[in-house]
Amino acid sequence: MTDTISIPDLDALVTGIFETAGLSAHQARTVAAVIVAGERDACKSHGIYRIEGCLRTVKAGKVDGRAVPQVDAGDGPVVHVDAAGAFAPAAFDLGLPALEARTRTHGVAVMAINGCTHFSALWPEVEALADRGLAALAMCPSYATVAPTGGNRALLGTNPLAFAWPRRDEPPYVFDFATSVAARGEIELHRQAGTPLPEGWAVDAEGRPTTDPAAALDGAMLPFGGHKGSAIVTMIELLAGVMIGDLTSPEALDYLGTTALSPHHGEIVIAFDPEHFARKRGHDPLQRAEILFEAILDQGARLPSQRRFAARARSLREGVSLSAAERALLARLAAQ
Ligand code: NDP
Ligand code: PYC
Repeated sequence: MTDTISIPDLDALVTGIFETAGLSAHQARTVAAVIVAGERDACKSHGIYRIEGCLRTVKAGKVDGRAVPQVDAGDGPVVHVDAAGAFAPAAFDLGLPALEARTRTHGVAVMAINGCTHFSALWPEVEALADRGLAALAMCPSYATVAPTGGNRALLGTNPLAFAWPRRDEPPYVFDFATSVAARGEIELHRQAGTPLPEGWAVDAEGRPTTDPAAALDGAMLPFGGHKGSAIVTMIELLAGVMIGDLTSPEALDYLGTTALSPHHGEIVIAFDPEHFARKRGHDPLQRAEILFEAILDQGARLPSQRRFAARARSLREGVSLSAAERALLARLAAQ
């Protein structure tokens, strides 16, 4: 394997690894798609580095790689998807057409996914809705690795929150981040690289501030933005855990018994149709949004996801370069 690999070749390789591990063709394809998208868009913490965690979770019997998620769309604005223990990308993929249709009918609709293993970035999901002209918010718990502000022990999750807004002539406006100060994947990448964490990211097992990634993994990460982030992390536990009848982050950790596997819980995705509001008020929300984006850019700021879209364009053109360690990892997994 050379140090640069094209996106189609990487996709075929990763899909093959998951098929060999026993995933159904649909789960292998959808799981590989989000991992390859992470690598393509230079989001290393949710790229090929995630493959081994997924395979460990399959081996441990904590995810059902052959399950077929069931969509119960009813005729209202809530689309229920029972993932039946599958990986989340498969559940999202099967529920997406109903979510899109319901959003166009009602102006707003929600997809509630239960019983999935969610290891991935959320931007592929909200971006899929923005590609269909819809705005979207997605969120899910994780497992207990974050202390509430003012506390000192892991309780909440790194609970990602993503948002996308469609644009006519540009890639969508998308943000997607952990509501902890950094994703746990970032801490693990620091540990692997032997580099210290920035101050303020984590506390050790005794609740003392630490910059040692290993001590942080044994202790707790901190929410972003102090008490404000802590409340948002908790809101995600409530909406995407408690409300939909699925596991909160502490319950997800109890279920797994370890953070070495990918977390099992639920997710919600809320979609909005700007056209619905445009008809009601006789205005053009997409055009008005452009005025705001232009004003942001005029100050020299960048929009979230601009870095990612630039990385994507480069990767599609030139392929992605992999380090020797990454190439060895893929070769080893492909040979299993
Ligand atoms: P980052 O801090 O790397 O990035 C957060 C967002 O902010 C991105 O949309 C990024 O855009 C944007 N951004 C960064 N810098 C700037 C800037 N200077 N100006 C404007 N926008 C900026 O994210 P995290 O490390 O917190 O999270 C990484 C990933 O981890 C997410 O995709 C998240 O979904 C995933 N995750 C998944 C979990 C799960 O349980 N499934 C749990 C926790 C996290 P850009 O990409 O262009 O830089
Ligand atoms: O990076 O925090 C994280 C994470 C947890 C589960 C998936 N990603």
